[in-house]
Amino acid sequence: MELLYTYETLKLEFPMSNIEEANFVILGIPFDGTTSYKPGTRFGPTLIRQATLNLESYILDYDIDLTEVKIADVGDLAIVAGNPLETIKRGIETIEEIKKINPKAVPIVLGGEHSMTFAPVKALKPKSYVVFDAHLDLRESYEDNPWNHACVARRISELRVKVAEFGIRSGTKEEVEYAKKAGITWVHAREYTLEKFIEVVKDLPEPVYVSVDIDVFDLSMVPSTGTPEAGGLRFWEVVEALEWLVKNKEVIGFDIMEVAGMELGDITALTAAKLLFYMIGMLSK
Ligand SMILES: [Mn+2]
Repeated sequence: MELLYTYETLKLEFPMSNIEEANFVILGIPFDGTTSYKPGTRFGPTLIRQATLNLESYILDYDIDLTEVKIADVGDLAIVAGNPLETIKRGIETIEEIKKINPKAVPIVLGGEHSMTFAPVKALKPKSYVVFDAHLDLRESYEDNPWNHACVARRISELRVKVAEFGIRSGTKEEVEYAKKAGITWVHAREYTLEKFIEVVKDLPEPVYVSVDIDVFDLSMVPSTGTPEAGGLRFWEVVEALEWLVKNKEVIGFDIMEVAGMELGDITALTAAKLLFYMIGMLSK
């Protein structure tokens, strides 16, 4: 089945499923158009896929071999360079196409700038949006662009999706005020614990969409990202939160965003690839 806006790229190493039969459908969105600091998110999807080649498909913790999970990889979205909104529209259309072919498939988006997360959220219509991020991303507009990466959580909250943010350590006074006004809960990286996470997410309406901005991790693990920030979360902290979430809530899609980089073996991509495997693993249990 051909999708309108995608093209083949480097694939995961596994025997791949087709969209019709897949439990998971991977789509890369290699958009890098509003990056304000470190460029390279256009290479994120390729770098993550390449980094997976280094990983065992068997996940010790879950006793699951991902070669036995039905995963389709539809390649990357044909982006419209420099135009986040047009690219988002193509992303929405593509995810809607995937869901039309296979309503049960869980879409997985690999980014790409965080602005692109609007596409799967708009297409999948979750009731809640759980995001791990160093940044609030609640600006009305940034650099005169409401579709800038710094505005994505705000655009999503405007869809009347309930937003909860974790690992935050960067934002403006206006963003904090907007969060309060809009009923958005956020937990500072300094105060983050699994207990606090559960306390916030346990009452969120379902279904839930999950977004991981790779910059939620401490910058020592993820130096190759658009806007790295010191003082982030550890790998297992995020994995354990996600495990609780998928066990207790219906998760209908997820993404891993803001992986930038210029070379193979990039450690940020290795972190993202490992997280990708864990997320597919925990959702397959
Ligand atoms: Mn961020």
